[in-house]
Amino acid sequence: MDIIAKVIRIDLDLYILNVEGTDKIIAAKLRGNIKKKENVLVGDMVRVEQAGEDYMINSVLERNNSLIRPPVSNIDQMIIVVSVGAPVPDYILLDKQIVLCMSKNITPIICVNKIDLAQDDETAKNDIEYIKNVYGKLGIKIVYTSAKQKQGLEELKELLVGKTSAFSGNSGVGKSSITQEILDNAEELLEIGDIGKKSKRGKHTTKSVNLYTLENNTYILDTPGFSSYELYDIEHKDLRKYYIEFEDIHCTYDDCMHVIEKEDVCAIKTKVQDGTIDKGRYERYVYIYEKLKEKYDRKYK
Ligand SMILES: Nc1nc2c(ncn2[C@@H]2O[C@H](COP(=O)(O)OP(=O)(O)OP(=O)(O)O)[C@@H](O)[C@H]2O)c(=O)[nH]1
Ligand SMILES: [Mg+2]
Ligand SMILES: [Zn+2]
Repeated sequence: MDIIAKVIRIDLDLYILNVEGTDKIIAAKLRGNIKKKENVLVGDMVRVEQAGEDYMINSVLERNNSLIRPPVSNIDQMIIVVSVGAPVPDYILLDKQIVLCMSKNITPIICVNKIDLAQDDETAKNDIEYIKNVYGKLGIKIVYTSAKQKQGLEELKELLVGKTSAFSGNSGVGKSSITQEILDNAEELLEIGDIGKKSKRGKHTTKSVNLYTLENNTYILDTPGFSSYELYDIEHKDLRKYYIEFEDIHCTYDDCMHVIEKEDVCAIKTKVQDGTIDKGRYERYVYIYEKLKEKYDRKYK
């Protein structure tokens, strides 16, 4: 009888799996036909066969999505952490992360951290307002947390249940502090550690990608060293597809990029003028578009 399991870590040629619907952790090897390493990613659902004491991975189930850096698949949602107070929100990075989510069919959730610093800080209060007005209006879920004062963490935890979530955000916003709080009572962490010891590979463990398992098919991606996710495979011409507020707005020409076109033919520009579309979001769109175009031109010209 085949077992379905999720890859939560890869230790050299050993695949650490969580058996679907249970908290059982097993270690398996790859069947020869899928021997090439890049064919199995952390996050993959795999079909496993038990042969005596050993488990063999026979095949990988179809992926919902996959990323190159970090190499991981089947991410359901991205918790994009921004902090009010040091460091202040980097809105270009925030928009890029939302674009990445939209392009990979990942649900973006914004976590506004360090709200404890906002009390007497006008800039922080303005940022909180701006995020609520602009990103909340796009239908993006926003949670407010203080890892320091343990606020908002229960609400965030509830959003994680039954999902595979990745945390992202620039350095210093509090990703590690938040995940630490959330993982504090996760017993399964110990189990994962035990398997590492049993296989005597602890010292060689690839630390790059790791899924922490919580209860109820809940996984958190931990990628030390990765603070942002790059728009590595998005072309400038496709960028407009990933802006929620551009949906259902039609310009005179179908191939309008909303950058150099004049207002009389670009409906997006008109909406920016009348305030329906946030000016900052639009200006950052143009900035990101130009950057992606430069990259494209360098590659193909
Ligand atoms: N005041 C306040 N400080 C916080 C909060 N959360 C984290 N910090 C502090 O912010 C600093 C950075 O937190 P980290 O959790 O290391 O941030 P990170 O996002 O993991 O940063 P990188 O690992 O560099 O990407 C630390 O000094 C934390 O103690 C918070 O809610 N309030
Ligand atoms: Mg960190
Ligand atoms: Zn246009």
